[in-house]
Amino acid sequence: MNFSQYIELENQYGAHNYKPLDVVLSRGEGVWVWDVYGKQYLDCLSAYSAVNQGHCHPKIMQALIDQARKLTMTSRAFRNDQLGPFYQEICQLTRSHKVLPMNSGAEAVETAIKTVRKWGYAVKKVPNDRAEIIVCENNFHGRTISIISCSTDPNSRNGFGPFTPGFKTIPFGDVAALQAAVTPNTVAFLVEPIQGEAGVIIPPAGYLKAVKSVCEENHMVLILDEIQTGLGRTGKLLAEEHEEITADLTLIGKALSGGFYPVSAVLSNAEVMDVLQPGEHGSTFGGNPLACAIARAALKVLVEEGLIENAAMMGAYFLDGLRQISHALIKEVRGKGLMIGLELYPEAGGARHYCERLQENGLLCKETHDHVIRFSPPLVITEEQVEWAVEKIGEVIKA
Ligand code: IF1
Repeated sequence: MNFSQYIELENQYGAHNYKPLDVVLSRGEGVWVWDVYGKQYLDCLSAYSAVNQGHCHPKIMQALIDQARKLTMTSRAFRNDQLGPFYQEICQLTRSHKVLPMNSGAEAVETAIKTVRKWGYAVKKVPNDRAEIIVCENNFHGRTISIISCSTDPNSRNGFGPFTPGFKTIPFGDVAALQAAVTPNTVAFLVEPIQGEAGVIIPPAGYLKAVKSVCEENHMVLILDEIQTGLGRTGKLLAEEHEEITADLTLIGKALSGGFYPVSAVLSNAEVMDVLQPGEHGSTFGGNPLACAIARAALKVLVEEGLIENAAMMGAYFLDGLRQISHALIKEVRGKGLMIGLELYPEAGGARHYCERLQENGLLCKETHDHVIRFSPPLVITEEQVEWAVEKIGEVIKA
């Protein structure tokens, strides 16, 4: 089958809910991927940070193969010998008290929404069905009905109502707005430490710390969506560490499996999780032995191979390199660790065009909204590879 046949099949039989770059990938290793012609690319998207550990990491792959040979699924009707060790390892690593395993990021967000509502009624004594959750403008937390109900993005929402009530929206990065939005019925504030889809938006320094105080003062749960920022991406295991705070609930996903499998989790640092009783929440696949074995290996690789430190170092190097590309079309270069956005002025004619030129030049990345190019390579990237990427990006912007 050739390149266009693959694309035709997708177009003919698939729902048209994506508009991918026309590159058909068939192999990956570390920071590299190859298309069906054998052309090699530096992956600067990392499957939206699901492959922080690099494509097809051999140790995670081995864990998958070993576990797949033994036992893949039990359901939670029975116990399995991977779940307990996974719980212990992830809680010790993230200094959490409790964990609830799910599969996709959206499911972790849904789980948190359910948990804080229940907590609101059971512990905070909010009147029944009146719980409020505060969220931020331009958030991205996933695609389910409840989650899009708290979105402000017309693409995510239009045509999908009626929506789930119980959300209140405030501007991102604005502590006063949070304070003003709190009512006696507020049970939680749900926020991304850095907004990804919004265009790599970094809040003012001290924001998370102040947010944490507001939550403490008003007896409400701080939920940090670290599905994209977590697991090394920003140069810390969790982005909350940049401000030395601890969320009450932390959501992780994506790189929790190193890209081998959908694995997500809600981490809890407070009594919040204890409100869930048997039968109130769950998932067929959540916590299955294959997922747990993969996640254990994925976490081990992050730590043992120094990927978090490498993200911090290579991120700074990458940012520095991009900032040295001086060009009138570049509005701003921003980022933390290897979560980087390059914003172009509207006169540049849109970021998509640059992603397509970069693709031709052997570098894969993705625009977010119209004018931001996002760079988030696997955390295994080397200095030499960063230099190569910066050179290509410079060439394409100047051309
Ligand atoms: C798509 C963006 C990234 C997330 C945060 C929850 C989820 C995500 C902070 C849900 C997912 C993905 C989904 C992907 C595009 C992508 C994305 F551009 F939309 F914003 F990563 F930057 N919280 N983000 O970023 O996790 O249910 O997908 O596992 O194609 O929709 P999920």
